[in-house]
Amino acid sequence: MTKLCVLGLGYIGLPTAAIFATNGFEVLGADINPHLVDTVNRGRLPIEEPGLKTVVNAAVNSGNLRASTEPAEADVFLIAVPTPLTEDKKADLSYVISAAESIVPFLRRGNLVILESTSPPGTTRDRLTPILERSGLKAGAGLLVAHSPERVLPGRIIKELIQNDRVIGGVDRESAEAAKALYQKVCEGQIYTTDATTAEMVKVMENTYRDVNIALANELAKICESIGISAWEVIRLANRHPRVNLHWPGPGVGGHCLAVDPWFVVEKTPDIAQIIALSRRTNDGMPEHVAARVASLLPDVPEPKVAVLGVSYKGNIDDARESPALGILAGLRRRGIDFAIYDPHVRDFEHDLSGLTEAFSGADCVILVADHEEFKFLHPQQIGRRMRTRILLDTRHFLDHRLWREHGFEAHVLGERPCPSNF
Ligand code: SAJ
Repeated sequence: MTKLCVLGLGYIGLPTAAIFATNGFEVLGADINPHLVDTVNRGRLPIEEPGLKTVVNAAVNSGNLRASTEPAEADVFLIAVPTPLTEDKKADLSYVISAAESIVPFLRRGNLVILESTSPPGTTRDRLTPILERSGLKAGAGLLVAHSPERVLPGRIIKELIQNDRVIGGVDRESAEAAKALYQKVCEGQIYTTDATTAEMVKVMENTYRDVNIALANELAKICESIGISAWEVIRLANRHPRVNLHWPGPGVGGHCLAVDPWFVVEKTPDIAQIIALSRRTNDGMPEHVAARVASLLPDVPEPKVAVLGVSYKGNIDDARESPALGILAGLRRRGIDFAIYDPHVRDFEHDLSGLTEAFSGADCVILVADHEEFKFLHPQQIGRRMRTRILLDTRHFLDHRLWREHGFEAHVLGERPCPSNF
């Protein structure tokens, strides 16, 4: 039985470990967090993700998945640790480096080491390999080293881990082929091989493509607000063209991928990557734009209060880290605007969360930030009754504005100004 040691049991490491374990691999999941290790060994889940519970339970019950705070000898080592941003927008590779250092004593000839964590182009070759070679083995001559970035969408992780195509880069052809053969045991998608640095660039450019396009949509939203038409209508109609795919504006870009990865390209070539850096700044400016718009909508009342719907970085997930909601709330606070938050998914948040009725009571404005499906079922009549002033700002063009207007709301939408007529 092939032994796999997965380093990092987070959003990617845990599902990956569980999928390999349910496909007949003997998997050790190593994580520095003892609480997380204990949670996994009990077959419990540290995160909310459709389908994950079933796979983790099956993996733990089969005896093929075990978690520990220490790595151990294995045939394959798979590094899936975070690569966050430093204050000055550079990749913090400290988790990758310490994970790599932790496996050096266990490396044997013929082992395959795979970096799954999204990293700046060049990391596998220039940063990871030299650490692994402290074992006395040589990459490309007895030690196999590859980069195999995940491409899964939070909320669809299990499905996409199995079904998505993958791009795998090796420090040499043999490494790439060995990693391909491994993933073919559990993946149904096509697997394309290349060199490690190209694979790193492919991964960061996928998210950069999306970030730059969202920046374009956000810029369009502000232009439309300024000239008095709807960006949503412009996008809907422009996308009827067979070669146009405008993205959607919103309150900002959150999560650990789109808001982070483009900086990994900028870090390498700051003088060249100008559109990428400007797009990042455009998207980072959206929460402040939303806060300013809220302030401009509020009636002249003492101690205005806002009800915030949804604080995760996008709809239908529980993840609120690096959510645009944080910037919006900071902007409201700076303006002396009080707020209450309702989010049916998020449990862990920097600010207090309220119950549904409590959030609306006495509020002067509702802002929809995350487009959770449940919010479609909120009835404006019941909500309006609890509020002091009936104003809505929908930052995702998500709610039925006509219905809200019928119930006495002044309904505003990001990317539109003024309230459009019922054309
Ligand atoms: N967003 C917009 N407008 C849009 C699309 C998204 O404002 O038109 C916002 C979302 O609300 C959210 C942010 O962008 O705040 C990111 O959301 P997302 O759904 O685009 O992506 P992530 O960060 O959840 O996952 C991405 C995916 N990458 C691509 O689609 C190219 C996923 O496949 C990657 O595996 C993941 O990053 C990752 O881990 O890198």
